[in-house]
Amino acid sequence: MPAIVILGAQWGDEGKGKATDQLGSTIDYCVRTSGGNNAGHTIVVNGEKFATHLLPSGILTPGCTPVIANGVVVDAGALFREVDGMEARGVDTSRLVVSANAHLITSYHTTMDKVTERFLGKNQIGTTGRGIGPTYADKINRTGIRVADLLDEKILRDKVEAALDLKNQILAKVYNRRAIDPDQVVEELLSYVDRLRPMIADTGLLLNRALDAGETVLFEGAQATMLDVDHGTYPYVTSSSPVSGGASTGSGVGPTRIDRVIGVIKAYTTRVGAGPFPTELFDADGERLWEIGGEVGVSTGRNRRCGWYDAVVARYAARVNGLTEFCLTKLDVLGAWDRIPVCVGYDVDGERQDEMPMTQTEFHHAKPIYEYFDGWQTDISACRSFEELPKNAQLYVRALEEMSGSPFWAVGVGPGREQTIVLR
Ligand code: 2SA
Ligand code: GDP
Ligand code: MG
Repeated sequence: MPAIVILGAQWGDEGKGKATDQLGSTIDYCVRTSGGNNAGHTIVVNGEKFATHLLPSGILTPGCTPVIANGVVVDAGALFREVDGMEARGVDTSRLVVSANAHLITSYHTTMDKVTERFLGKNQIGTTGRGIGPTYADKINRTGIRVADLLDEKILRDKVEAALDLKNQILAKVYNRRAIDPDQVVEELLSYVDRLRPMIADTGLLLNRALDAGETVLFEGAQATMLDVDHGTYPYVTSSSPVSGGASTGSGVGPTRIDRVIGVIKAYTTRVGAGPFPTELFDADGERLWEIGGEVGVSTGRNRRCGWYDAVVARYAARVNGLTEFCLTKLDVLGAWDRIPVCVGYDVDGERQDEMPMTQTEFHHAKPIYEYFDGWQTDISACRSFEELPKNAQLYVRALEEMSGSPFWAVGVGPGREQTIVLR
């Protein structure tokens, strides 16, 4: 299978990093195609925990080339801090490649992100504050700074000045803040050039040639389907395209070259930041999911909101992404319940809906309709085959598979590399 997409099927933190790592040595290139250092992916190798933010998870796989492709937004300072952190732990980062067309997050983008959130008050999105939205906004506005611009100081200076012209007026007139000095921004960006230069490449060409040569390319998703700027719970979304189509636009590899699209999905649901979440729990069950699941953000340390599995979201993710399969994660977390609710449809203002409602207004009104499954009330983290799982856990997995719109490829029973049951 030469080209595979792994993406989030819910609101993020489904365990994409672990699923990526799972494919491990079979992967030649591991590619990030959207988002930036707002992502946080956890991989546990021989009991040692690693977190990746901007770096593709494949950085941990010897022989795999990690690629930051054109669709990603790059905070160069954060990138080098992450690279240094990995090197200090003995991880070889020398193969890292960065697209010349990726956009740069600058200090004014992170400033704008934080200032805008504060300004929104109770309408806050709950962003990670990493400058993601403002950087994508500049990209679409055609006032962004690309990695390639670092290679020509005059062009860089012109572009930073042009971008800051309007922003400084907004900062002064709307937010009553001091202007940002373009010289300071240029100076900071130039300080990264020498280190970044050897990593810069035409990553679209590189990846297409790799596929021509029969090598395996994995597109590692960040964030998730329900956070997609088009298909998610707009405006409570990130500013990129974490769906499968984003892997193509974000890399320059056409959709016809992609063979597998794997949606990673938790056996329950979590969400960080604001926005609608029909199965969210505000009771002791929610607290228990949070505690047993260890549901804390990998990048910002924020607590994740927790709720039951939502099959409407799963079916929607299967459809929007054209999933070939799901990877179900964190089944082990549900071992404490005697009865497990699963949302099979919504009650929207008195009407049953089995598919994602057309409008966000309806989605905000959606009340989950639950079916209940018997729990297994035992620790399954040592199970290594489907047959070893307790009968009720098997029934739960098969029921979810039936209602979710795509076959299940694997089931996670713990955070470790070896704690995955491959079903097919
Ligand atoms: P942003 O910063 O503009 O992308 O925020 C917009 C929304 O997207 C959500 N978002 C995320 N949701 C879950 N996980 C994310 N990454 C980190 C992790 C989160 C963390 O993997 O743990 O550490 O807090 C992530 N990144 C963005 C965000 O909460 C907003 O709702
Ligand atoms: P990502 O952003 O999708 O890569 O996910 P995160 O790393 O942010 O969050 C997933 C968390 O669940 C991490 O702490 C993983 O180590 C952990 N994890 C992944 N799969 C499993 C699993 O099957 N069981 C348990 N208990 N933890 C898991
Ligand atoms: Mg995460």
